[in-house]
Amino acid sequence: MSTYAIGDIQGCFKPLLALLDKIAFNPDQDYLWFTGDLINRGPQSLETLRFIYNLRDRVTTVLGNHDLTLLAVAYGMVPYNPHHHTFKDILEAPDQDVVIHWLRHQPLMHHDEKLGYTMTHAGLYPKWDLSLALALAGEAETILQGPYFTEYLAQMYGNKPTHWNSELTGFDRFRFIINSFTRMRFCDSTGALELTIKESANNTPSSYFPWFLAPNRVNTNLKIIFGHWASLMGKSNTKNIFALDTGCVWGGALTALRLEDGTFFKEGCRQH
Ligand SMILES: [Mn+2]
Repeated sequence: MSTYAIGDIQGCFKPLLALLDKIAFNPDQDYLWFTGDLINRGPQSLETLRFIYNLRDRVTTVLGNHDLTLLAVAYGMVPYNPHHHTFKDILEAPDQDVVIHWLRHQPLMHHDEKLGYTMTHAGLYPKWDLSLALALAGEAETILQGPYFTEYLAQMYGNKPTHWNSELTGFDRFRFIINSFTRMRFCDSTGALELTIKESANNTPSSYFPWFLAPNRVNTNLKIIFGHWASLMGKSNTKNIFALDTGCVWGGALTALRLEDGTFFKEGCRQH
C-alpha cells in the first residue's frame, strides 16, 4: 500500500495515465492525493475529472483556483470565457451534475497526522497554525457546500482584503480564506498577500517573500504539500516544503511524491 501525492494536472489526462503507469498504481491497494487544479488550460478536463471521480474512494484532492472557477462558471456566477476556460467538455457532459457536485464537496485543506503531511493547493498562510488553518478551511468548505454558495462564488474574486484579521466577516472573510488556500504565492513581512506576481522564488520582488519563507511563519512544524506555483519547477529549497506543480500543462512534467518513503516520480508532459 502506497500513497502518492500528485501535482496540478490541469486536464493533462494522458500524462496522468502515464504517471500512474510509471508508479504501477494499484487502485485496490494504493491511494492518490492531488494538489488541486485538476482541470482547465489543458486538453482533457472532462476525462480527468471523470477518472478521478470514478477513483474517489482512493482519492484525496484539495480545491484549486481553477477548480473553483469551474464551479463559478458551472453555477452561472461567471460567464464562460474561451480565452481563459477549456472545460466546455465538462459543462456539456451528461454527467456534469454528478462530477461538479462531487468537486464542490472537496476540501481546501487535508491533514494526515499518521502520514505526517498537510496538503493545500497554494500553501499555508504564514500566520495560521494547523488548528486555525483547519478551522478556516472548514468554514469556507461549509459555505461552499451550503445553501448560499452561489452568492459566495460570485463574490470570490478580488485581491482584498490583503491581511488576515480574525474579525473579518462575510464575503471578505471567505475571499481571504480562498485566496490564501488557492492563490497565494508571495506575502510581505506584515502578512499581506501579493496576488498579482507569478515570478519564481528566485525573482522575488523586494520586500516580498515566498509564503514559505515569510519571517516568523508559525507553521514550520508541518510538512506541507502544495501545487499552484509552476515557476518554482518543483523546488522550494526549503525543508518540509514540497512544491509539486512542475508545469505539466506548460510542457513540463507531472510529479508524484510517494509519502511513505519520500520518493519522487516524474512524467514528462511534452511528448503526450
Ligand atoms: Mn492554481
